[in-house]
Amino acid sequence: MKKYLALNEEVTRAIQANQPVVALESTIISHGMPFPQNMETALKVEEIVRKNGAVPATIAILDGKFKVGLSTDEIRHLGQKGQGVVKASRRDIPYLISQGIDGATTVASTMIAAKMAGIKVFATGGIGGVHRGAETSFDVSADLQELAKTNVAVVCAGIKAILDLGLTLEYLETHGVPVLGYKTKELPAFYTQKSGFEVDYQLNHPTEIADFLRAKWSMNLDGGVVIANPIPKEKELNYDYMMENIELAIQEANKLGIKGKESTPFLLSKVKALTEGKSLASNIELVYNNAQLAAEIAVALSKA
Ligand code: PSU
Ligand code: MN
Repeated sequence: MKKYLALNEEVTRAIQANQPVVALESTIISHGMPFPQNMETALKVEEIVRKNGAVPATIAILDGKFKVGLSTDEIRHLGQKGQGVVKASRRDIPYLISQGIDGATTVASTMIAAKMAGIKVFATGGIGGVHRGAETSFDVSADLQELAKTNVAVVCAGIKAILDLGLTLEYLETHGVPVLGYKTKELPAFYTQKSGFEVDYQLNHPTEIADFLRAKWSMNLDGGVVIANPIPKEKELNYDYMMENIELAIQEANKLGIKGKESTPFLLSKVKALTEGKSLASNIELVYNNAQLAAEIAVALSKA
């Protein structure tokens, strides 16, 4: 595996000593946000993880390997290249690694690398899911398949609001992926605390979540867990306002024939433009909030 996986020194030491580590994805840097906010956010997220007692491990495909724990220069490189970096999900990994092409990892591929490295907790913004209109487009994020089989807990602000939340929950249920709400019974919708959907179970403390993860994986109930952490009340956007703008962005994407892996980055940047940057500001805040909870869960999990 060494040939394909490179952990930095700090992450190696932490994992060997059973110290808490939090995995972080890089598609959110290259494709999820514009430069320089993407780089600044990624660095601040690492700082928040540290402040809360865990070691951050931002993950990407660089120099023909999964790199676990990036340097500031590597994060800047991904931020500056932006959509010029390949968005790498499960199917893209062997091509990029064997050809030595750089890739930014999605939720799915970050889970894969985290599992290889021995990291159990991962923080991101929002997971991919079933797109609206998937009954004809078949656009279902590979994130969901990964959650079905890979033992990593994903802390997020729910399912990205541009998706069909109801269908995504059905998919997760079918595949046995638990959706937990942190201090909430309602599934958050990324930019908002409200969604109109319920989570499976509400848990109110990182230690309870750690117990949940131990129980699941000790019994070999393989697969991930979605830990939905609502955006802080003072940072959330208005639900109806967001739904209107998302609807406009989706209409635009359909008109332009945007599909496949371009769909999510297009919609996120269109929504940002339509909301005059408000969606980006709340996206950044919710990621910070998730980094903190992920670190707290990693700390709880590292205590026997
Ligand atoms: N969450 C964000 N911004 C993002 C993403 C998630 O706040 O850019 C990325 C993640 O990497 C996720 C991907 O895995 O979008 C989903 O893309 P797709 O729908 O093409 O699978
Ligand atoms: Mn897709």
